[in-house]
Amino acid sequence: MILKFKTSADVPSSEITPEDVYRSRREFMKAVGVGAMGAVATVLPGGNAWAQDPFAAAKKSPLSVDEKVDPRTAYDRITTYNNYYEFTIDKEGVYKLSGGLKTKPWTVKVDGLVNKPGNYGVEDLVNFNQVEERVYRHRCVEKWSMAIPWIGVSLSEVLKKIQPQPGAKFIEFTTAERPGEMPGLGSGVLPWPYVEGLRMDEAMHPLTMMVVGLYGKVLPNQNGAPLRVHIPWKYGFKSGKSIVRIRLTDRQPRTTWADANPPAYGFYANVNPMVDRPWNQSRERRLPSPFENRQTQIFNGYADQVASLYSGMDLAKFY
Ligand SMILES: Nc1nc2c(c(=O)[nH]1)N[C@H]1C(S)=C(S)[C@@H](COP(=O)(O)O)O[C@H]1N2
Ligand SMILES: [Mo]
Repeated sequence: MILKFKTSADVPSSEITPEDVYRSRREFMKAVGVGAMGAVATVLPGGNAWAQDPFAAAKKSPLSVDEKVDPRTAYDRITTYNNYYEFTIDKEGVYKLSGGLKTKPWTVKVDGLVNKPGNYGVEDLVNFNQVEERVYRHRCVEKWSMAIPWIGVSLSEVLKKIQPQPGAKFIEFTTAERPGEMPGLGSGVLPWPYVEGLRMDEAMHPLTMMVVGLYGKVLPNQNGAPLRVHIPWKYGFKSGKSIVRIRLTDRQPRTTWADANPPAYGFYANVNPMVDRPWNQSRERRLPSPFENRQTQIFNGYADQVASLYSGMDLAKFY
């Protein structure tokens, strides 16, 4: 049996959201006793799966938001409209150019203020039996947004394994720089490698996610295979893709975008409709709409969970 993930053409009624289709498909697959990934793998050409069916048992996390997604924003959209400048600055070109990134084997160097430094395989950092599916909002500073069912674990689970020392105040993520596999590196549009970072309490927050998949599938290269972070209350650029190094430190790390364009890309990058960067952020374009059809919410709608992390901070200053 071969079932494709839906495209707009597969959706019989405009009333059905991709999530409905997706979920009923998952339920159906469960009912007939076929692992979701097993079926998907039969229609995915190549890919980077290092396991046949790693996410068939992924639980649906209660941390998910209840969002209806336009049918056209589903899997097809999140995998063909990407920011990943190491390949190209053309969002609709990344997926065409990222196929050559070799994601297996993949080693992440862990160092700095941790008790368990070393070189880890992805499967040593992320327990594949414990990954969850979490539907999170994803909002770029360029004002597009989507809701994505990511697959992964809380970053705090990963941190438990590497054991931060008490002096660790920040985490730094360095992402892959592979000239032979990443045609955009020659462009010099950013200083490579791409580096991002979080304050330790942000990193430890249960919503902060280490992502290894989306829509039940292994993370495609264009979305940051084999390992990326996602912080749903922050602008998308905080989510470093294809992480090769995790360093814990007592100082706020330098981050690539903040170095490249400080007015736009501050270290915190909390989604905030009140703070221009420097362009206005009060509205957003929920893909695939060409229009700014939604109001942006403070902390991307996650204020109840995360606002306390920033109490007493001037969010216009720490933008
Ligand atoms: N290594 C790396 N990570 C990156 C980027 C990048 O160019 N290189 N772009 C960032 C930006 S600006 C966004 S909005 C998100 C996009 O993630 P998506 O393609 O999965 O939607 O990835 C972020 N992570
Ligand atoms: Mo972005």
